Amino acid sequence: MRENLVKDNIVITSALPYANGEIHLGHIVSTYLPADILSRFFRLSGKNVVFTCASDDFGTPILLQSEKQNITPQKYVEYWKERDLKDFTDLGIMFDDFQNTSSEKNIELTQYFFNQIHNNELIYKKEINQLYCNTDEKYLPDRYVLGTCPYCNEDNQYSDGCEKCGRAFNHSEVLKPRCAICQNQPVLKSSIHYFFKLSALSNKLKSWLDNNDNLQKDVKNYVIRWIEDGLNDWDITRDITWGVKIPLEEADGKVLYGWFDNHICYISTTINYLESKGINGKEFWNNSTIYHFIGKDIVYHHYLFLTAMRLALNEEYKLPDYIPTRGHLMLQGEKFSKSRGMYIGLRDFLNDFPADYLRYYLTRITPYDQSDVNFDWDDFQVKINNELVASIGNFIHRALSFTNSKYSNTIPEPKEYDKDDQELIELIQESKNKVRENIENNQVDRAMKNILDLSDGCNRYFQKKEPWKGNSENTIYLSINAVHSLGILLQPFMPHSTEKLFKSMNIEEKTVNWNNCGELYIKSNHKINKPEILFKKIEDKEISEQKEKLK
Ligand code: B3M
Ligand code: ZN
Repeated sequence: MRENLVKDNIVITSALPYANGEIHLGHIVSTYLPADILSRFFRLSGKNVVFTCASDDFGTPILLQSEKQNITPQKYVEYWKERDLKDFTDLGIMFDDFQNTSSEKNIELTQYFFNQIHNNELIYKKEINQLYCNTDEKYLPDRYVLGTCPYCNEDNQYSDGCEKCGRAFNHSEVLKPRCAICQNQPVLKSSIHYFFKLSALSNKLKSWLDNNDNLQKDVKNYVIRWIEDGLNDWDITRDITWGVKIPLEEADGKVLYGWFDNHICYISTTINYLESKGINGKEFWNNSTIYHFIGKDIVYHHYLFLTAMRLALNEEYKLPDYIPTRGHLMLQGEKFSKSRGMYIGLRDFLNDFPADYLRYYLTRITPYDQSDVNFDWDDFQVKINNELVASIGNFIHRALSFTNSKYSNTIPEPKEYDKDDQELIELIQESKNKVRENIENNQVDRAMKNILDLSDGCNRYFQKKEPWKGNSENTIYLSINAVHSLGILLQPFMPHSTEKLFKSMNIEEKTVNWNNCGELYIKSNHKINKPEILFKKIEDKEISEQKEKLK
């Protein structure tokens, strides 16, 4: 890794799942899948990629749940971390490292951030009135309180932010509060809290946003509007025990709000991973292109809190280059919701369908913007059957099985190319360039469409050449090479299928790299193995069973 330190280092992170419930398709669509595709693509292109994540362990919802189950929060989060990681792995989300926000390293780095920001006079303390429940005898931060959003008046919001309008706020601001445990109205009780001077960084934040052309324009515009409306200072203290202790004697055991420490775990996990490989992690971080993948509900936290904290340390740790932000998932045109049964858990999905079907479908339907994405079972069936099976799978299978039956698995020697042959070679090269450009611009949906167009073109070629009528050397030689190129293009998107594909082609997967795409890499006399069917049609019955589950 060391040689190309500056230009080729890539750090990719995905928003950290709360260690508080299973991963569902909503998480995958915006955050994990596009990040995984990008990291696989960069790896294939020979970049030094580090792709990390962690479980988000601290905070009130987790403490509440562990209390309900009568276990320690440590035990509770450990369970969910293992479970989430297993589900991610089965979907082919390949992190280099998956840590915990409650890890020693992260606590250490978080306290370092606090101390530096405090020394830079961007943290101050203030006595404030806190919501306190006399029945439960505790202060009630965040999810311990339900109430009405002070900005848009939406009811049933937690006290640290509104799901409807996206604003984050301080817990004393929420209107008509009630205790989430006993439903009683809390009282106000004074408590010393630490505040981060977000307002003092308004200009710096704005100029960072203005000058960063990699950020999506639509998101940037509304974040700038928030800044122009005036930012409130941010209460970073919680009166609970489950969190990173504020590293000041006087703080008397109070802890930091989870949104202070969780994104620091992007840094601590990445650096720690690099150090374990003998690489200077901080130097790598500061000399890399950094991506933080998120869903649109946590824009405020990433574009403002995260950024402001790194600015408050005078960029001792580099700011992100990209914060790819995507919309929410809808299901059958309705809001995705566990409580109303409009929900698909990742594990349930993987029990019924291959992981790559999900990767294919979600990629096809998810644009690089804030619009919501609709998972529709009928559309899923159509896209798998008519595209993945009928175009991509069909071409691959035709080429391989023809080689198997007519050439005893041995690639023939090509003769002089005709016009169709030439056009196929050009089509592969053009497609490769389009796919690369689209992935580099985060337009993975468009890149997937480019690949589909290529397989359509390959099928047309094969059909036109009619190799079954004889004189088929060029057709088979070029089709096998087209399959190889398709395999390379597909690898970031559908790694399970391409692993099988390269096996049937008798190609060692570790030799596969982006540069070989579009080259006529497979030479005559190469012997392939017996082909395997990669994709199979989804029956109507399978779809109706899934729809039944939603009722
Ligand atoms: N744990 C999950 C969410 O709000 C939250 C993300 C943290 S990223 C640093 O979607
Ligand atoms: Zn609101």
